[in-house]
Amino acid sequence: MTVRAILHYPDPRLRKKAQPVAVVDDGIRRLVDDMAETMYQAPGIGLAAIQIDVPQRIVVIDCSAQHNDLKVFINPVITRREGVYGIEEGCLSVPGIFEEVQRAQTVAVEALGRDGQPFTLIAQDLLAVCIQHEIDHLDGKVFVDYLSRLKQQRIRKKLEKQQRLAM
Ligand code: GNR
Ligand code: NI
Repeated sequence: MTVRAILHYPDPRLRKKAQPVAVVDDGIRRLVDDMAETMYQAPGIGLAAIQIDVPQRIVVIDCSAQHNDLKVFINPVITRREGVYGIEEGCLSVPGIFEEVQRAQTVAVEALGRDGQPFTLIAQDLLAVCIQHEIDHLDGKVFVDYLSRLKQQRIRKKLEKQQRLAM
C-alpha cells in the first residue's frame, strides 16, 4: 500500500467529473487500499479518488472514534435525503479551513463495496455529511463552493500563497 499525494484547492484537477468504475477488479482494490492508507495517514475521515488525481467514482470513509470502521463506496448514489444538518467541515484538499455547511441530516446511499457487491446504507449526522462531502468531490465540487464569494476568494488567496511558499 502507498500513501498518495493529495491535490489542494484551487487545483483544477479537483473540478473533473469522476467516471463510474466499470469492474471492481484487483486494480480497483489496490487503489481502494492506497486511498485508505492515504486517508488514515493524513489523518482524515474520508477521501475521494479525485483528491489523489484519480477521476473515478470511489470513496473511502471512516468516521469511527477508533478508526477501525472503513467504509468503501464505489459508484455511490444518494437515493434519499431528509432533514437539514450543518457542522463545521474541513477538507484534506483545503487544509486549515473549517466552515459550516448545511446539508441533509439523513441520506440513503447505494453503492458497490470493495467486493463489488451492491449495498444500501442509511446514514445520519456526521456519516451523512461525510458521504455528501465525498460525493460532491466526485462531481468536481468542494465544500468551499457553498460559502460566500468573499470567503471563497480569501480561501483561494490563502491557499495559493501557502502553495507558493511550499515550493
Ligand atoms: O477529514 C475530513 N473531515 C471532515 C470533517 C467534516 C466534514 C467533512 C469532512 S471530510 C474530510 C476529509 C476530506 O477532505 N474528504 O474529502
Ligand atoms: Ni474533502
